[in-house]
Amino acid sequence: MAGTLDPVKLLETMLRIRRFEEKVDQLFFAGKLPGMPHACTGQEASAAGVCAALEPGDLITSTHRGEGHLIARGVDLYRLFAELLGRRDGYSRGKGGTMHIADLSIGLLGTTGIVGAGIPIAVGAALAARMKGSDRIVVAFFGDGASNQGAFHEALNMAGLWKLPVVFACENNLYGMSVAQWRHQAIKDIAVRAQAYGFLGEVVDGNAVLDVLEAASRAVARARVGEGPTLLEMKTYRWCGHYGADPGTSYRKAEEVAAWKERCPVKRHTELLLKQGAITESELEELQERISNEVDEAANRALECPEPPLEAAQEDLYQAGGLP
Ligand SMILES: Cc1ncc(C[n+]2csc(CCOP(=O)(O)OP(=O)(O)O)c2C)c(N)n1
Ligand SMILES: [Mg+2]
Repeated sequence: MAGTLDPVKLLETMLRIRRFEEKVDQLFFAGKLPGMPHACTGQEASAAGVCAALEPGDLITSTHRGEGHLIARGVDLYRLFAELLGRRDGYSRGKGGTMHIADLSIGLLGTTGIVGAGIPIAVGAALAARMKGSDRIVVAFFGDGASNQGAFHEALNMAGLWKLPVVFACENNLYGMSVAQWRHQAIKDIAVRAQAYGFLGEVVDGNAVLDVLEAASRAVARARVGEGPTLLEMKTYRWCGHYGADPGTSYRKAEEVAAWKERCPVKRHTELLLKQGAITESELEELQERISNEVDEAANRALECPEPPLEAAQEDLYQAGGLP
């Protein structure tokens, strides 16, 4: 959870994300979950490591692949499942789905279906923090594909110019939908783009949670004392296709997927903790079971929650001045 540096807590967060995505997958393929899930399985370390570097008052913006960020920030799993299942206790009363989740109580400004849209929002929030004299910092999560958006460049320019307290957390999973990174940009390291805007860029192994935490903590510390933004590029990989119905097999080689699965962030961190004696086999089993039960209970409760009534379609709408 936010603010913790405990390596066992980092494992717990990653296990929770992994189990949550497994459950979503299960519900989706059973025909119980509408819409298209965009799982972050394989990318747990970037969400867990970055969020562990934050304080409770800090803010994040997230993406279409945001469940890991939300869970690492301490989202209510029941309300999250309810939203994904289109039930009335969901974050957007079951009318928005995974790309319409905001929870200011955990500093979550919102997920979005518009690629790159969270980046300028984070910069705006960082400017607001500066103007209010607060020491909060803001993290914008986004992918490699989003780093080609105009909004990315405009936001980084402004953040660099004004030395705003923001961390640009790029999860480079090597693909934007079915397009490999080498097909969509001429550079290998997205972090080099920071140089064009006058601040630091850093590449980190996005599947090594302690490395992510360390790099994110440095970036957060700099932002907090007024030294400006950092572009933190985390090299990682999504195990599944782009979204639920995409097997991801037509544009990726099986060997590539298998090689990245070998570098599983959860497995690597688990093995490290076992080797160091920070956790025993039986404690690990206990932890896995507790998280599994927690996720299952949240999902089962959400499945019991009713859908919003038909009239709710006309509620919660923004109508400036009303319709004529
Ligand atoms: C502005 C905009 N353009 C295109 C899309 C369609 N789209 C959805 S996800 C995606 C790829 C995003 O890639 P990346 O930023 O690398 O994130 P990832 O899916 O890999 O996590 C695209 C092109 C969109 N949702 N919004
Ligand atoms: Mg990507």
